Amino acid sequence: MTTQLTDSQITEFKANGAILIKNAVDPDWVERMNKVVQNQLDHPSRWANDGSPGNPQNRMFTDRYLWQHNEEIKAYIYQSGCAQLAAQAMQSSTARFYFDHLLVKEPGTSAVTPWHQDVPYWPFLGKQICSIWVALTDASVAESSLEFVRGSHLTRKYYMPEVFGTKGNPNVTWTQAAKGEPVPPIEENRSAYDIIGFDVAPGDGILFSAWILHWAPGNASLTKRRAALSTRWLGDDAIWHPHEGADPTVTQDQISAAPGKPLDNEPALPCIWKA
Ligand SMILES: O=C(O)CCC(=O)C(=O)O
Repeated sequence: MTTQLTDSQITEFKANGAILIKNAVDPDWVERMNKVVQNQLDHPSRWANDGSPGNPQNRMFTDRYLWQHNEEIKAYIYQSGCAQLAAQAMQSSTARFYFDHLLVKEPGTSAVTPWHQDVPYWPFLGKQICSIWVALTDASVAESSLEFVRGSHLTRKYYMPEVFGTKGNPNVTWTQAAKGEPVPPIEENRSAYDIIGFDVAPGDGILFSAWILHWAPGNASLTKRRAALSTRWLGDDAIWHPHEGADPTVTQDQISAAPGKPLDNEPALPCIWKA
């Protein structure tokens, strides 16, 4: 398990917007979280988006916001060490948890995760917002690991959210109310962009800014599942920014801060790490 980022990792995160952290979490977490993955595939929550229910092949499946009723995910949030890594990368004195996101592509999944930026999906603004995407299986980029447009978090553009996975799913229609500039057609014009990607082993983490453009191809492996658990973290400068088209898992009725204000003591967004 990694508990301290090096100075060069922090510098790289600032400049590039994404870094690889080898062995970000202990193997025990990988085993425990893979059990959660199987359980969610078998019993999706109300927040799941399932491209092909029950299919062992060609199934893109996401589920999220499990922590409040799943003790295993809750333990991971509090004990895996991700909070401290997020705070270090963001250079924040606190790390507040937003939500957990399981992202699975069964062997031979053709669906890509489209190029997107995370922050427009979420009801927050601030520079100190990031995710740690921890691989629960090994994955090369061809097997659906993540790629990023290096440095794109620094442009401060705010792109319109795009639906992930099955577009007709009522669980993703909330993104359709969002407004903004469409993400440019990066995949059609890859050579115009500085794209970086990371091959990962189970337990490796990719830590990235909520402002960076990123995507994942489909899973070209015909034998291996690709599974990851992304946790989302808010730093000191995050402010509450509810808006049309934002993820409806956390809404104003759960939050005491008024729109545009910093977050204080919010049970829906617990502070997991403090300097
Ligand atoms: O795992 C994926 O396919 C996409 C992950 C992602 O976009 C994220 O964690 O923000």
